[in-house]
Amino acid sequence: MTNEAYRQMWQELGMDLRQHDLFLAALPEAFNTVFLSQSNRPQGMAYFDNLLMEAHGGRIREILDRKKEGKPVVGTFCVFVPEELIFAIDGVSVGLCGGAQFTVPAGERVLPRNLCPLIKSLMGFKLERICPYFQAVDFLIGETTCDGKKKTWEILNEYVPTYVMELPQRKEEPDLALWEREIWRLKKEVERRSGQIIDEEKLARGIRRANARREALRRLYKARQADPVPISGKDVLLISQLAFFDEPERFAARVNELCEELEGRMARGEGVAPKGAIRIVVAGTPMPIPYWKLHHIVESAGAVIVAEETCTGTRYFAGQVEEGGETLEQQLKALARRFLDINCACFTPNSGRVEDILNLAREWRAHGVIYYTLQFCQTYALEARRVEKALKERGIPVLTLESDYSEEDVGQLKTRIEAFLEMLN
Ligand code: BJ8
Repeated sequence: MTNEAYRQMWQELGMDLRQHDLFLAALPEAFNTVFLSQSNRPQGMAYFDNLLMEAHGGRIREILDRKKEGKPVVGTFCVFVPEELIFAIDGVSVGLCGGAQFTVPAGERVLPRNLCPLIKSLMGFKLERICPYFQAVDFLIGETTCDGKKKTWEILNEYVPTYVMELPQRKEEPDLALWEREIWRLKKEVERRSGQIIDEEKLARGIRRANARREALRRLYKARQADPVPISGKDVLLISQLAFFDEPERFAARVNELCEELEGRMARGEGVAPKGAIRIVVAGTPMPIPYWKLHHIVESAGAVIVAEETCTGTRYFAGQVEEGGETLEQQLKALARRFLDINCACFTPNSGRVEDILNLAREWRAHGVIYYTLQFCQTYALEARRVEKALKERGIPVLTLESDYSEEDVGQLKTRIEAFLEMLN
């Protein structure tokens, strides 16, 4: 498609073209600096680079074509939303969390300033009308995870229909029962809005599609256990971010192709950093597109990030939904179980998350952990203490950082990260 055709498409989506131009203007340079400047990138990254470049173009065109065929387009903000129900009816699911400072001031027009930047950014994308996905969705699915999110859905609902799932805060039997009921309720909502019935066969397909994508991401992460590591943390972060936008089968196939290339590198002992380079696990809050700040600082300082315990990391793909359920009751129960196993800091108690981080540090042979929280994210900030204590007891150095999407603290972050890496050396 030509640029003119894209502009027409954006106009038809009701976007603010002037603001959109301003937003996109900075991205090519950022992309060159962060990604293309790396040496020895795997060839398989070409697909993902192109997907990023076409995120507001070709991919949106595809989604609009699906919409014309009567398939619903649904926006989500959290890895607790079971996309299997959307995939079951061939709908399009897009993750809409905001990762850009550009839209934070707009978000602050309707939200308190002392709120997490992820929420302000996503709100700003809607208010500024610069996200074609936000413009294309038929409805949104929010959740009652943190207070900031759940109250924001009430405001967002004034702009786009926003359905809210109630997430329990504990993981006992009554909580599982509540969550299972919520998944049934979401199934009905998806059916009502799409005019399609989700039967066992369709749901089984939806489950297989999401499982295949999770499996591919797990294989990708596995490759990062190697030393030298065959792919940078920045590239894996980009792939994980794009998982929320792409068509799941195609995405899984491309990740698997990339994994074959990486496994070849591992067999030859080839990597993107020298053998013995400092290996870091990052744990904390999600990093939606186009947030690459932390990874860029760490890897520019000569270390490699080998795993992310985040929702743009392991929390997205950990565990599978059991396949083979013959009735809807069995299938929805299996869905409820897999999703309630995700260890987000919004749960109490949440010792599973501490275990997850320790396992990652051990199995990915990390020299240290960076515990990272977005500003004003209380649950993750509060959990830092427990995680730090557990890591220190096992002799694993940890650096705790809080940041936002702006560039203002880059100098300070660099100083602290470089000192941490120096200490690990
Ligand atoms: S499962 S991490 S995607 S809730 S960073 S908005 S928690 S104040 S994004 Fe999250 Fe689901 Fe949990 Fe993951 Fe609130 Fe914290 Fe902001 Fe957060």
